[in-house]
Amino acid sequence: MGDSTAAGLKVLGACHHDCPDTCAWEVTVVDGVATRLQGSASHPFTAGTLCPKVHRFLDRVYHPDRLLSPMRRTGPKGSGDFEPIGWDEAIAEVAGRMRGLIDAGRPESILQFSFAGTQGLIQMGVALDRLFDVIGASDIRRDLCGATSWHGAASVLGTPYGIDPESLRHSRTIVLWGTNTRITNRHLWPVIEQARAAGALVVVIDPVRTDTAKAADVHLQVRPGSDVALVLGLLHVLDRDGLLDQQWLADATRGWPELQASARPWDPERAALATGLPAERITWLAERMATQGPTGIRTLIGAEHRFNGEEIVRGVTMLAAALGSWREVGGGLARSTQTWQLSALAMPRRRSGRRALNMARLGEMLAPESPLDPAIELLFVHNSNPAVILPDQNRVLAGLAREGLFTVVVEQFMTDTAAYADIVLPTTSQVEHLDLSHSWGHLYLALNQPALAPLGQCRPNSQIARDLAAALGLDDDLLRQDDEQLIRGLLSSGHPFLEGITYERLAEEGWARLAVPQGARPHVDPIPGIPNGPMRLGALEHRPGQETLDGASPLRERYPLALISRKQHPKFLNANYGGFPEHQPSAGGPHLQIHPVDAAARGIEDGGMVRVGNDRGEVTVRAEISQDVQPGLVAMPFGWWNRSTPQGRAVNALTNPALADDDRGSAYFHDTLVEVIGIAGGRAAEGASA
Ligand SMILES: Nc1nc2c(c(=O)[nH]1)N[C@H]1C(S)=C(S)[C@@H](COP(=O)(O)OP(=O)(O)OC[C@H]3O[C@@H](n4cnc5c(=O)[nH]c(N)nc54)[C@H](O)[C@@H]3O)O[C@H]1N2
Ligand SMILES: Nc1nc2c(c(=O)[nH]1)N[C@H]1C(S)=C(S)[C@@H](COP(=O)(O)OP(=O)(O)OC[C@H]3O[C@@H](n4cnc5c(=O)[nH]c(N)nc54)[C@H](O)[C@@H]3O)O[C@H]1N2
Ligand code: SF4
Ligand SMILES: [Mo]
Repeated sequence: MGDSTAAGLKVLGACHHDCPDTCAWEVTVVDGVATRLQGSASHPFTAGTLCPKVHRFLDRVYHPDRLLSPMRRTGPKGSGDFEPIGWDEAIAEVAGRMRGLIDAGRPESILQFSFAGTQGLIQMGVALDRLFDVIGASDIRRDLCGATSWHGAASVLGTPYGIDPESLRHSRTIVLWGTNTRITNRHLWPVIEQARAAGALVVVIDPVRTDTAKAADVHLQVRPGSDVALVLGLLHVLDRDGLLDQQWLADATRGWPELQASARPWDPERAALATGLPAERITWLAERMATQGPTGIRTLIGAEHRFNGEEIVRGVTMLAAALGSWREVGGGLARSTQTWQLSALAMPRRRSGRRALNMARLGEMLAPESPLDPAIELLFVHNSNPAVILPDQNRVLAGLAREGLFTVVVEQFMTDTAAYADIVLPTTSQVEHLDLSHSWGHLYLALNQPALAPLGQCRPNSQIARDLAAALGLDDDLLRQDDEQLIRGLLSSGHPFLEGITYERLAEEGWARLAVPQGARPHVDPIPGIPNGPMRLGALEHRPGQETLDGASPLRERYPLALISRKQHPKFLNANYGGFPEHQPSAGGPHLQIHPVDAAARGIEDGGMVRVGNDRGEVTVRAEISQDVQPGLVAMPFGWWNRSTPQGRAVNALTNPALADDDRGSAYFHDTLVEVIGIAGGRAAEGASA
């Protein structure tokens, strides 16, 4: 567990946030108090540094606003008025309500709503998932992040193992496709800088001039949602100029003739019109990728939050497949590594049969007119803040406010969601519980060991699962296991990636790389555990979403601007810190970036307050006139709490909740049209009441 010295006990752990980096850390504990948190210098990816959001995480642990006892609501839903109650009473009440619904034959009227507030596997899902699985409650499909990209990449690669992001250090051409590495995946940036020092060129494809675009060699500022047209233009040039290896296409892929036919009409001039890029830039990039390899394409989820998000990721994956750069270390597609990690672990099997509902639809599900049968009567939220993170926020808040809905929220803080709870259960933070942390940005697993006893009366999510199981009289082996047994279970798969990785080794060393050699080439080398089949290419069509600058929606007349709500603040991590003044930017509350042309057309001044609205809602924020966005595109950061605007609403009051017809994948957050109106004479200080 670490070293004990006069300076205190050092406990090894890892960051729990939903961030690709999963940094390994060390907590120094003196007399039961955590005095220091630092990155583990030995970890190859973290290399001793945390990030601006987390290096003062102990302030969050000991924050005066931490929830320290169970509470019952005393005021109206949303008011945040609560009184403390004991655990026995809280568990008895929650279990009693659950029992009533189970006995009435309506276990599915209980909805487990959860996401990735912690990525430690036990506290994220394993324990509570089992509880809800055993009782047959409705499950939430956690599709809001990554699922769309997974489907897009899987349609080409089968199981979508991308390359190890660390191998990008060997690339000569690095394309950061719709990912803001320096903000969202900052420990990958040194890897990219290493490649650069050895001569690599870094290209960013993003409709916004992000911090990453500013640090890159080339920024291709595409029209939002036009990436499929760019892929087709690139493939057109690659094909026309004989830059593709026909032998590779024949051996390693299927379906090239269909993809080739799709690309034929997309000469660079046509692609230039659709993407807003100069035609010669498209020709240049195609040549560069084919002739200056290895070409590594890196993507996360930036382009998936759209109607055509899955097609964008599929297109980018087919481009990487056609290029054949996978044959060289540093070539290929680097995407989420979650597939590597989860396939190695013995994740508990779900029972079949319980209905699973797409999380983006929560507002709809909770509405009185919802056709769901049975309707949702008990909502149990853990590891998520749906009042802030879901699209069409007004609908979500109306749902949470519904009388007759009994809501339980397991939280560390009085979030915008917790304020709607009937019962709040206080939960431990990462330094207070045991967990196995996986990563979706690299190939290292980490054991997070508790450095502290739980603060106040907090209990880990897993303990809450066990307490409820006991109160419900459930007889299930996994619900009796403690956290260490559950982790040992996950590590017991016998999968080749786990060779040599034991609980004891993790406890001693803190972290371990999956047993995958550096430089292993997925889809080329035979890697035990990874199926190698031909990559599936096929026809590809550029279809912009309805609610976009190029779409067919009649809304465009009233709402002529497209809104992006990306992760933007270096000190925010989703909605974890948006309510904490010490994490907020010095310029004050939320802002909207708007291009000088659009600002001038509306008489908007830099720093003036503006109303941003559409049929779904409105928020008042400060305008920042910026060339970082393009004409027609405005950007507002995601992560601010609802109470940060005069309306008590954040950017998701505006965003589009639409989903694919088959109900899978993420909502079309970024396919959102708005209008922006300046508030006459409204300077920031007057307009913001929060
Ligand atoms: N500081 C910080 N770091 C984080 C997070 C955070 O909130 N704050 N969140 C974490 C989480 S949960 C995730 S999933 C990751 C996400 O990591 P990323 O995917 O890197 O982040 P996003 O901001 O979602 O999107 C990246 C970029 O996609 C661009 N984009 C939008 N539409 C398009 C398009 O049509 N085409 C192209 N090419 N690009 C487009 C946006 O402008 C944005 O700059 O970040 C993680 N890291
Ligand atoms: N407009 C817009 N909306 C977005 C996005 C966007 O880019 N734009 N991004 C989307 C994406 S990619 C994601 S991943 C989602 C994120 O959605 P969420 O996963 O809901 O967001 P987080 O803020 O990461 O975590 C939620 C809560 O988990 C709690 N938490 C942390 N640790 C623990 C624990 O150990 N136990 C319990 N019970 N709770 C804990 C935190 O206090 C926090 O309030 O948001 C999505 N929404
Ligand atoms: S949020 Fe990400 S970068 Fe920051 S410490 Fe956690 S894992 Fe590392
Ligand atoms: Mo995410």
